[in-house]
Amino acid sequence: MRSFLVPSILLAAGLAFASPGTAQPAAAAAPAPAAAAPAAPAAKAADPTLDATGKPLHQATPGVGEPVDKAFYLQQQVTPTGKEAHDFHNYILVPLITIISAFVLLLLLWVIIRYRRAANPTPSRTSHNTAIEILWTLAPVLILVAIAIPSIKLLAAQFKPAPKGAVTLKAIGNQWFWSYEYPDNGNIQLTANMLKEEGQVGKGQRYRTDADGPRLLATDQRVVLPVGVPIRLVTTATDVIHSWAMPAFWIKLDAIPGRLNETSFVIQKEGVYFGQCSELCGARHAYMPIAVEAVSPAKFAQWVASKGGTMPGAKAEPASTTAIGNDATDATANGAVEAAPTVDATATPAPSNKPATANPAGAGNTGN
Ligand SMILES: [Cu+2]
Repeated sequence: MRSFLVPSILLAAGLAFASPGTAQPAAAAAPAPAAAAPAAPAAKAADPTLDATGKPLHQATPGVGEPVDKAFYLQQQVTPTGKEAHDFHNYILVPLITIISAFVLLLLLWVIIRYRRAANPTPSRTSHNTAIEILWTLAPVLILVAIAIPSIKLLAAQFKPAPKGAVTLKAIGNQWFWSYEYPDNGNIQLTANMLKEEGQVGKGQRYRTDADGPRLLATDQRVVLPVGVPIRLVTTATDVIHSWAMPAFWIKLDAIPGRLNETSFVIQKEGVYFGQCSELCGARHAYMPIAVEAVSPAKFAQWVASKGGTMPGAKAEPASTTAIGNDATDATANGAVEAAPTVDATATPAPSNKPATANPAGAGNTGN
């Protein structure tokens, strides 16, 4: 973890120096507090996933949790179910289909060459062979049964209800962004919009940097989840069917208006992971990415506190006067991109059940 932190801090600081277009070069040119932040998490309300300038502290490990150029294999899996599925695919399905295809191809070639008219002018008149008929019926049945056993086991694992003590994440699909709620953590709400490229935003607006993640996958707010703790994922949608998909978790769950779908998973490795909406949902379907930052449970509790939320079991904190939500942080870090810092900036963190209404105008892909 430490070796993961240090280079990302340096990189984040370096990027802050290097990007000439940032709205606040003066603030960005102060890397000292950024570097000190993780060592001493002083301020209670500080978001442990962001540096002093509001930029993400952690970057994805190259090749993990994100697509790799020219790759055609499955992403490295960081959940137990994902690992099981990955091994099932790599060590059972792929070898088996390769062997069967090669075997059938060789048989065909042998028949074509050995029994062509020139080589075999008087064909055999055999019409039955009981032994071979039993064999070519029984062999595929046995193969299918052998595949079915781990396959059904895997299917059951993918839809196992979350155990007690799980952290609930509710993902809500909207045309075209994701919004999230943490109903067990004081109903924290956040909205994640895709970050645009430098040339695509107005002056002073936040754009994607490499610290945020890959093009078309980075979001202005990341979903923060703890590692080693079961996560109960609940999905729904406000307009059309979307699908919350995270390849590194082996998760793809449809988000259907008026319904709740549920699954569970455990993230085993800290890091940043990227996914996308995986159900054709309209014109900007390709521009509603998902970014998850998996952190230690302690850091998750810190993050929840920074959002004005509570941990289940802990006593509810009195209404704090600090701003909740990333919007306020974003505004300061990026020269007030979001003109209206949304309801979160008010003094009372009154949880509302309104989904996705806090999507700040001018951010991400709103209004397109
Ligand atoms: Cu969608």
